[in-house]
Amino acid sequence: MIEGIIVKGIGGFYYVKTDTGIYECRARGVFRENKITPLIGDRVKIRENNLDMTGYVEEIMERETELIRPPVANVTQAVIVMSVKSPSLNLWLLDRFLVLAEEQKLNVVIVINKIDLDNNSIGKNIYENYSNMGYKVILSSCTLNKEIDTLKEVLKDEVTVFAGPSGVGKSSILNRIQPNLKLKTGEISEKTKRGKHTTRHVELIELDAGGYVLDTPGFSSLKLDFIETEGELQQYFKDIRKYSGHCKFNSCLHVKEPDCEVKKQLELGNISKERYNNYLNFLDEIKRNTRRY
Ligand SMILES: Nc1nc2c(ncn2[C@@H]2O[C@H](COP(=O)(O)OP(=O)(O)O)[C@@H](O)[C@H]2O)c(=O)[nH]1
Ligand SMILES: [Mg+2]
Ligand SMILES: [Zn+2]
Repeated sequence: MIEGIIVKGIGGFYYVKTDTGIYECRARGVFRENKITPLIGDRVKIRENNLDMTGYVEEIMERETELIRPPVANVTQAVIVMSVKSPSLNLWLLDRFLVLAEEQKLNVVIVINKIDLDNNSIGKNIYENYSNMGYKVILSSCTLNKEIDTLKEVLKDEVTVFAGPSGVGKSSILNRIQPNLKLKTGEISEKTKRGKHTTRHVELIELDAGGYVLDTPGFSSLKLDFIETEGELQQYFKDIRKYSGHCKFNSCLHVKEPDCEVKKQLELGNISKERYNNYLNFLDEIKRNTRRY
């Protein structure tokens, strides 16, 4: 038996990358009986047949993490990519991605791409705001080759999911980091200013420098339905979480309660208004979701 990592799964076949090549494998029946589905990213042991490069997945190593949307094992970090223009920066979406990444307990890096198109200091503002919260923020440009080396370093030896709307430059960044990947990049349609869907199936891509990346739209569902109570939301907002312990009430949702430290910090400018508004917006959504039951 040899060890490898599942990099792709299509129609019941698992493609396992090993030191001696990629094997097309089936899962052993025992997994089905135990209701265990091998996932992309799983480190596995296979019984291999070197004549036709096929095999059987015999054993799945314990998973370090398990992402549900998309279903991938052992992801360690999320790179959330946004662009300053075409498509323009969407803070609501950024904060939503951050909530999802926080919930999955991933290390997060925020990338603001197409900084070459930024003539309103959009990037600088995001940098200041989100660095303050404790996030690593990278202002990049594929056309200027800016911060590509920094990103390369960030990806090294990690299993990274690339999240972000279509058209922001996720595939372009990966191509810059490693030109032999030759990932398809989409031209922005002039009419809608939205990127076309060019990324199809989920696949782990191995980097020459070490590590793996998933070039997918990221989280395949943006629903917040995993949050069951309104009080839970704040733990996924780094900046709000930081102050919430000092509110008068333990149960404070930071909306209209008296002696609320979060609202005090909002007034002082230590929490950004847009962030806080997104918090309220998500809170409303959770309220609507939970009332249904
Ligand atoms: N001006 C500018 N355009 C970029 C940059 N990065 C990517 N693009 C363009 O944006 C479009 C979408 O890029 P793509 O990598 O397919 O985005 P994805 O959908 O996120 O993978 C392509 O036409 C790229 O050439 C950048 O840094 N600056
Ligand atoms: Mg792409
Ligand atoms: Zn409060």
